[in-house]
Amino acid sequence: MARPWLLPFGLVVLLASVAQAAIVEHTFNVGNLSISQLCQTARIITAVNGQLPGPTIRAREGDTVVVHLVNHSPYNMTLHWHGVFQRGTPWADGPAMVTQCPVKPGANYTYRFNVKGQEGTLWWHAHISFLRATVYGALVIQPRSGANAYPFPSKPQREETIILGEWWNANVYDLERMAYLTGMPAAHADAYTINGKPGDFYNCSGANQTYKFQVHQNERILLRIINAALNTPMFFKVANHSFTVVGADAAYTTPYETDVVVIAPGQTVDALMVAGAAVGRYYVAASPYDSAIPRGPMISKTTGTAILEYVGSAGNQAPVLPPMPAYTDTHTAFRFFSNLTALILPGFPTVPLSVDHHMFVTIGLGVSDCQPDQFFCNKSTTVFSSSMNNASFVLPKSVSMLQAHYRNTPAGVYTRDFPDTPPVIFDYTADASDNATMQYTTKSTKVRTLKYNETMEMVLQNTRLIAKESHPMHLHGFNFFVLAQGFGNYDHATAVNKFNLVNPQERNTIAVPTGGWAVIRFVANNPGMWFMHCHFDAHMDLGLGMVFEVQDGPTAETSVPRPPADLPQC
Ligand SMILES: *[C@@H]1O[C@H](CO)[C@@H](O)[C@H](O)[C@H]1NC(C)=O
Ligand SMILES: *[C@@H]1O[C@H](CO)[C@@H](O)[C@H](O)[C@H]1NC(C)=O
Ligand SMILES: *[C@@H]1O[C@H](CO)[C@@H](O)[C@H](O)[C@H]1NC(C)=O
Ligand SMILES: *[C@@H]1O[C@H](CO)[C@@H](O)[C@H](O)[C@H]1NC(C)=O
Ligand SMILES: *[C@@H]1O[C@H](CO)[C@@H](O)[C@H](O)[C@H]1NC(C)=O
Ligand SMILES: *[C@@H]1O[C@H](CO)[C@@H](O)[C@H](O)[C@H]1NC(C)=O
Ligand SMILES: *[C@@H]1O[C@H](CO)[C@@H](O)[C@H](O)[C@H]1NC(C)=O
Ligand SMILES: *[C@@H]1O[C@H](CO)[C@@H](O)[C@H](O)[C@H]1NC(C)=O
Ligand SMILES: *[C@@H]1O[C@H](CO)[C@@H](O)[C@H](O)[C@H]1NC(C)=O
Ligand SMILES: *[C@@H]1O[C@H](CO)[C@@H](O)[C@H](O)[C@H]1NC(C)=O
Ligand SMILES: *[C@@H]1O[C@H](CO)[C@@H](O)[C@H](O)[C@H]1NC(C)=O
Ligand SMILES: [Cu+2]
Repeated sequence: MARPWLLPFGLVVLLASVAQAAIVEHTFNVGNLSISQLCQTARIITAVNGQLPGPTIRAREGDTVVVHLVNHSPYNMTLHWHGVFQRGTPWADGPAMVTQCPVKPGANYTYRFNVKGQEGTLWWHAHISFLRATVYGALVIQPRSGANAYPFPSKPQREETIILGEWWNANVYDLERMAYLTGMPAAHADAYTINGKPGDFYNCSGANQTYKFQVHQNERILLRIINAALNTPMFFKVANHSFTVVGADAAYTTPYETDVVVIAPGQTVDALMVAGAAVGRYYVAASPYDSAIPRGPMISKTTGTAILEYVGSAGNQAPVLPPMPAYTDTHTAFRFFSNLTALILPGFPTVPLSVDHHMFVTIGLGVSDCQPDQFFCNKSTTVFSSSMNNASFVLPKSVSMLQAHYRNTPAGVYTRDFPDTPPVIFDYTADASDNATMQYTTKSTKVRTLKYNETMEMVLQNTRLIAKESHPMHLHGFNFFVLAQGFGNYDHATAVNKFNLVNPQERNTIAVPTGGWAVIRFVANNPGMWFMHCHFDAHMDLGLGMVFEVQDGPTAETSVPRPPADLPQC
């Protein structure tokens, strides 16, 4: 009450900014872009509107987003709006052959959806082949009444979107084809990027290869960090600065203080940072977290960087590089992932306390028979494969799964027998379980059918087949609550006592601890076909996925609507 004149002023601002839901419309021209990167002067990549990363979509909670995809590229294309619930708009979700046939070269498709009941940082990316390596961008959802409504202790004065990525000195579509044809994993990335640029620590790094942004001393900045890398979880630091994490996957978190952010492919982290260091230049750095035990194919152990430049600093001053965690630092990764909790706010969902179904699902690598069209394929060759509950997922070829669901003609497209438990109970994380018999898996397109509004509790159990690894599991169509996570084989009797049923973090992608497990819960309040898969493209491609088929509810609003007129056909 010391300054009562602020009240009417604040009210006016509030009324003016509680805008009606708007339509945020973009045209995304997907096509060839020739860029100079690392030591190549003219690599042709596939990109949206000639930009890498692609355009940022900015909306307010409740807005409708309309994106016209026009495909000038030589490849089949689809776009996915990562983390958007798509309630009532399942035809706009985007994974190729799950919710739509691809948009062919020369064709177009309009994605229409709303961003209701979600605030924070999401993103969009291609959901076909490995094309999301260069077809990606941010999707920022502010509160309906604007930035003043952030539920943070101190409001940011500026925002900065930081998208981590991977860069190949190769055509990523061809990489995916070769990986399939040879049955071998694709080569690792040549560089890590921040907002499309690799930074100062690579060969041929030049003036145009480092992303820079400026701040005023003592400014409060909201960093919207997105991991768009194909296959690599990242450690993220800014030299001489620390963060207060306030959100993850567009769900607010209890403020969490840390000097390192850990972020798996598919995840986002919103972090407040105060520019409280001496006027100067500081590196913003992203280095890999390699969770594979034993170590798999080598990853690139390089560091992608950007530069944080204080206004008033000498432009030629050498920036300070932060010490990064070792690339095998599972302890730091687990500490970050396991310490996040939700910020409980009125109007946002809380964890469901009753459960209708339980699933126990093993996830991991293996081998399967080669396909006749693969190179070197004969009766005695197996190729790398991956699976959930020993079912290795393959996409259908003739029609999308959502079309088959809508017409109720699943025959020849998918089967409703995805198992609730693994077919064989074994010591999932023991080295001794890793033998040829256990590694063997077979291909199928299985779904788990759920009735509208049922609550699912799922244990995700990593295996030691081929290798233990922290698989970032992403669920389309829903957020889930993370009740608990740990290492080794899941033991319900001890884990249940550790369930957080008060303020568990809400996410769309969980990095299941390497050689460990995580327990998640979600409410199937969204009819449609919802892909759940590893967000390492290398693993998804090998079959680490499954689909939830959620049946219609009792009303038109709770049923899959008829497909849009321009839905691509196969
Ligand atoms: C795009 O680049 C590919 C090579 O990657 C080329 O074959 C194709 O003709 C190009 N398309 C256009 C429209 O320039
Ligand atoms: C999309 O395709 C339709 C039909 O081919 C065409 O009428 C329309 O102009 C196209 N839109 C854009 C933005 O290219
Ligand atoms: C730079 O090039 C050399 C020679 O090709 C290579 O050995 C080295 O790994 C490269 N460094 C980076 C960071 O890519
Ligand atoms: C840097 O980019 C600018 C414009 O984007 C371009 O004109 C210039 O040639 C580039 N310089 C180098 C060294 O690539
Ligand atoms: C900044 O960070 C560097 C690298 O960790 C460290 O050597 C230096 O002492 C720090 N400076 C200040 C003022 O904290
Ligand atoms: C985070 O989690 C670890 C266990 O992994 C625990 O030891 C630590 O005290 C927790 N708290 C913080 C603030 O990191
Ligand atoms: C099958 O392929 C493997 C590996 O390419 C080769 O060593 C083997 O001789 C082949 N066997 C037959 C029966 O063709
Ligand atoms: C493979 O591992 C499983 C589980 O540990 C074990 O039951 C089985 O006997 C092993 N088979 C072979 C051939 O070693
Ligand atoms: C998976 O199923 C195959 C049969 O299709 C079997 O040979 C293999 O041992 C099973 N592996 C596991 C881990 O259940
Ligand atoms: C679904 O659950 C919500 C929340 O519990 C409830 O409001 C709604 O009535 C339910 N709908 C149906 C059809 O069960
Ligand atoms: C593109 O998608 C169509 C199905 O819509 C498929 O028939 C065709 O083989 C695909 N093309 C490529 C190059 O994958
Ligand atoms: Cu994986």
